[in-house]
Amino acid sequence: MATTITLTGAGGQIGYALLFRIAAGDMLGPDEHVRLRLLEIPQGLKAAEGAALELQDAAFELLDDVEVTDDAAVGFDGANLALLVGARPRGPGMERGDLLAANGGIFAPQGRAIAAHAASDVRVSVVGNPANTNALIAAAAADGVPAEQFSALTRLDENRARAQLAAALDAPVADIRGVTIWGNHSATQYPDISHATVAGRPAADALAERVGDVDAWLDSEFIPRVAKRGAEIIEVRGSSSVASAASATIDHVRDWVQGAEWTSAAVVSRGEYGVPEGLVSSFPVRSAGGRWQIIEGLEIDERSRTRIDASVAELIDEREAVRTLGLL
Ligand code: NAX
Repeated sequence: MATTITLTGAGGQIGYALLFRIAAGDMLGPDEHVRLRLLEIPQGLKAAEGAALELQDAAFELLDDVEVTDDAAVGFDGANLALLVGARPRGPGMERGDLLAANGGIFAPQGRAIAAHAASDVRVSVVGNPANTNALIAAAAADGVPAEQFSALTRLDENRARAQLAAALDAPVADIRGVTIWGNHSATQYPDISHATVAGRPAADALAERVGDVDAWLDSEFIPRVAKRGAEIIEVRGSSSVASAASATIDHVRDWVQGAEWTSAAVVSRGEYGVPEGLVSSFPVRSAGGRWQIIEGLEIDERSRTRIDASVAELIDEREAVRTLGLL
């Protein structure tokens, strides 16, 4: 049996980087065969078809089949995993309401198509921005598919945070555990190291030896660096993050399917940590048996509380805007 994977935005930049990692077995392991469904809009079909030709040329032994389509019913047919990468970017002069409306026009129909055509065990990972609220819209439209089967990507933020912390401590990234991204995948996100460890030792203690005032370093260096890393990449590279975003998507899905002790993902809140029920917000999560579980019972200090609340407030605003548009 092969896993059927639907990728939207397959003709785009992240899609191009993702496809070859998936087909190489980086996401589901070296023994799992995959069937790819590349879903695009008509303007993106040629690029997706070209990627499909190159996939053939790579002769991946795990890749059983590739289909390119602009029909969501075909694209999501039998999908076990759906990676929703295609989205409408913010254009010049576009207000947030316009952006949410444009993406509602993509993610609500895709949610409906997933409910109608995907496998009952489908797991949906939303990458296209605004990712949290796009996941909320898709989950709301996917009648009959449990909301737990939807999550949005904050793994790129977490990976950036772990890497920055490792650099500051001059430690291998593998030694860093317990970093959390809270809230929205946006500039309000809160990269939290209060429960992080480096080689088993509290990261804050190790940091104090290097930077002195840890809170000042977090506020002036670490948090802004992580939250604005996307803009830094655009400035230096002249284009947005692509391979690192694809790599984080691989990490996110792999951990969801294969299990993880501690990572971050935007999942539907049941009221944990005071995050209003129903919001798709990033939390510390573990994964077992193919399900995310929010890691509960962590102590949240006042500094963290303020930052979590600020990001959650933005998610509440986005949900209100989406409700006004009649998308929920
Ligand atoms: P590109 O513009 O290169 O590709 C997007 C592709 O999606 C295009 O080929 C377009 O034709 C297609 N598309 C648009 N509407 C579609 C629809 N209704 N159905 C199927 N396909 C559709 O963007 P790229 O650089 O690949 O980025 C994709 C998305 O990822 C963007 O929304 C971007 O903001 C978001 N990101 C999210 C990240 C995260 O951590 N959550 C990080 C990276 C990235 O910024």
